Amino acid sequence: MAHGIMVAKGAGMGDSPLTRRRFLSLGAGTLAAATAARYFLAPHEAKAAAHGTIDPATDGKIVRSICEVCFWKCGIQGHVQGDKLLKLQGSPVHPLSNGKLCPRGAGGLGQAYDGDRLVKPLLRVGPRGSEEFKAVSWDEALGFIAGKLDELRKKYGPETVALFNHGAGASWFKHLLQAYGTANFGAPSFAQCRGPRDVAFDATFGSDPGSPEVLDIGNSDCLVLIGSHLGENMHNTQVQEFAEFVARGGDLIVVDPRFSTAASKAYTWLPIRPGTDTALLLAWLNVIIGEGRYNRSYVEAYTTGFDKVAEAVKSYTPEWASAETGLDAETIRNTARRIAAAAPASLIHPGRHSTWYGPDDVHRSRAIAILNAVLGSWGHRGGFFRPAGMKLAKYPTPPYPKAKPPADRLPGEAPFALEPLAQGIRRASIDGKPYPVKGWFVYGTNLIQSLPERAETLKAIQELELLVVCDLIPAEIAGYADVVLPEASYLERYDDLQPVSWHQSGVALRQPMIPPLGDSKPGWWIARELGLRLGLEAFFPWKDAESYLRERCKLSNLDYDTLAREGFLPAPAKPTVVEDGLALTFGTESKKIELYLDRFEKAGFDPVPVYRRPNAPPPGYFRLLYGRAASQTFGRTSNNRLLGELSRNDRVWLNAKVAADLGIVDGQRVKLVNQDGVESAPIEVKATERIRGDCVFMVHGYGHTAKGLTYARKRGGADDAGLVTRVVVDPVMGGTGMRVNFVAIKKVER
Ligand SMILES: Nc1nc2c(c(=O)[nH]1)N[C@H]1C(S)=C(S)[C@@H](COP(=O)(O)OP(=O)(O)OC[C@H]3O[C@@H](n4cnc5c(=O)[nH]c(N)nc54)[C@H](O)[C@@H]3O)O[C@H]1N2
Ligand SMILES: Nc1nc2c(c(=O)[nH]1)N[C@H]1C(S)=C(S)[C@@H](COP(=O)(O)OP(=O)(O)OC[C@H]3O[C@@H](n4cnc5c(=O)[nH]c(N)nc54)[C@H](O)[C@@H]3O)O[C@H]1N2
Ligand code: SF4
Ligand SMILES: [Mo]
Repeated sequence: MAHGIMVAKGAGMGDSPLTRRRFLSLGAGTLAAATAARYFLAPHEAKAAAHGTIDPATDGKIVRSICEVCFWKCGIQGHVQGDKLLKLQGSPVHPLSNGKLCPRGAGGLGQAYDGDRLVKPLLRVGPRGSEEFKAVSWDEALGFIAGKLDELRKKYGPETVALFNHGAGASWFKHLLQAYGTANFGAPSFAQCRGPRDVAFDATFGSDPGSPEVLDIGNSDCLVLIGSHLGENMHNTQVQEFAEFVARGGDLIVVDPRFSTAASKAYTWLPIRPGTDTALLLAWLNVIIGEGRYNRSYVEAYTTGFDKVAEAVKSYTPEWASAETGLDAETIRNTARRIAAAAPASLIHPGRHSTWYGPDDVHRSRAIAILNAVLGSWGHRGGFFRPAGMKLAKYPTPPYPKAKPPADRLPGEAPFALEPLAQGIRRASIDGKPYPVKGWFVYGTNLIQSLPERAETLKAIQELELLVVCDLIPAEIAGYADVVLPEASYLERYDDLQPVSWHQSGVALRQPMIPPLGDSKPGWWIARELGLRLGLEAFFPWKDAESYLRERCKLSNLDYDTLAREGFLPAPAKPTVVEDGLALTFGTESKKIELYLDRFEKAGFDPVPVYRRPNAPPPGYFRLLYGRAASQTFGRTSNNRLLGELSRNDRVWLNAKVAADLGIVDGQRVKLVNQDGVESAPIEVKATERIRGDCVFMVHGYGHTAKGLTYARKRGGADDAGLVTRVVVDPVMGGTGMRVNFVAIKKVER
């Protein structure tokens, strides 16, 4: 039996509803697969023609591909019978899955078989936001968009069109719009997510932690998680290595105002006052440097500016930090010593979503970078490894026309941004500065829930002359579109080659397991058809995705057929840590780790992180915190019935004692009212000791209102994004700090 997995015949979701019980039993199969995993398929198994291999247990097919339920990009394998996908498992040969998936990846079937899927192109017939559409042919929809794009190009120049995007499939549309002539590409996954972290690490080390983050958690001896809530943040390989780390008894220190899943595994949980992390980090530096516990030879060999940093952190004693953070000074001192004792196999996790408190965010991330640097963890086993990566040849197309710089920033604004700011492009759509943005192409991002300050998003939308939304389901943003384009899901399409940068680097392939649902079409096809209609055929010389991929593989000296069969091809092995022979180099100007940043100083920013005290909640208010839940990926899973049944994450966490003082019992329905008077939908209280009394916590991605999301709309819970009516922008790189909103709790009659 291939992979030791039994696939029941005819048990797909297409003909019978997949119950929770059956779904969970499939999960157990996933675990079995992990132990039975072999590296490559034996030749006798590889007998399918086009792609995939025959599963002798069922005469069905096994097709290897890449997950897209989040952005970690694990390798998957689908068990397919005819046109039906029966189950998804982790690919045993892909280094990001090691034969296992997170619950969301296993539940990806619920996305493909979502009864609310978009299956026809739609043209708006009511006002924007009315969600009134008529179904049209692809020819009509694409003709309409091409006509508008042509008109906008003539009227304002091609830079008037912006792409908002998330996910691997966006690459086809980036190509199309670069050929068209714009550079306005705004992804909320930068200025609303990893931006501050990437900027801080890039400035310090000359490269950022990347995605997937290059953390050698599996080999580290001490791990500090600051906010980063692994286990709820379910990035597969990271969680696998985290489990190994915990099983080995690694020293885990978790800093979180909430007793997270990770905190429950920790030796020390530091329930920090929200927004004061920089004070803790500076005090750790104070102890580690002051007591001479840093990695002296590493610091001498690889860093610049150490003395200035040592001087700057002298005043940040544990006693000082104790008053700011609410943590005990002796515990701050002890944890600093434990962190140092494990170095260089000691990791201060850089986190991922780092747009928390605005002006503090880059500095907090910089303090994390500096700590890792003085521990010598960058480049060492158990620290940050340096993957060799895999270079792939481009498919030759003409050079793109030179585009105007993006409209996201005015002169002098956010000088260290590494990518365009989504909220900046939104602003240019409202006030026309530095030039008007009149057309939005929205791919795989639900801007209504992912961009803070929703009123601004709605204002910008009303100013547009074209709004195209390409999605799988009629999410909130689609309700405002002029044209909605139904994409085939990640289980039904090809996407571009996916380089994998990991301990074992390589390349992976996304390929269809089943045919597209209804009249939905893959992104590569949609982008190409638009290109042809816009006179950009020179940029789309391929007939279809498969011929494109074959050619790219040929140019990269890779065997496409093997890639299609295995789903992943390894790159030649190279050392990724100093212990194995890696030569450490840095992409900074000085070619060293820049602990002190002259570049920041020249631009008027703090060259060494400085602590700024956050505003306290006004009386009667709580700081609004939000985060992830293991079985949800915000907008990607909110309508996924399989995952929705797995667990309840639709409640607001409130400290039990505070709840009692307010006369609120566990399970009681309340509304949250923010400082600007914005009210949430009713939401149940989870009264718990697991959170501090000065904040509340909720999972992002609930409280949907779109008519077409028949499942998500009926689920409980409220939408955190609606309450984020204020942000504090990081002046260094334009990240929108979002944990600066406060809510009061209003009881709702039962
Ligand atoms: N299951 C699942 N996993 C995911 C995702 C998903 O949607 N679902 N999304 C992925 C994405 S895109 C991202 S960016 C990551 C985000 O995940 P992470 O980068 O791990 O976490 P954050 O969202 O930054 O932080 C959430 C945690 O920070 C705590 N916190 C809040 N305020 C503070 C504070 O002031 N100080 C400290 N120390 N802690 C605080 C919260 O209680 C919560 O535990 O998750 C990724 N993984
Ligand atoms: N208030 C608040 N705001 C946040 C966050 C938060 O926690 N709270 N998190 C921030 C973070 S960390 C991030 S990364 C961003 C993420 O926010 P977004 O960039 O908006 O990402 P998603 O929520 O994944 O986008 C989901 C949309 O993509 C669609 N989609 C899914 N798969 C496909 C596909 O294959 N093709 C197409 N065409 N569409 C697809 C889904 O149906 C859904 O409508 O939000 C940020 N904004
Ligand atoms: S972490 Fe989970 S959802 Fe994300 S790509 Fe991997 S299996 Fe898919
Ligand atoms: Mo994110």
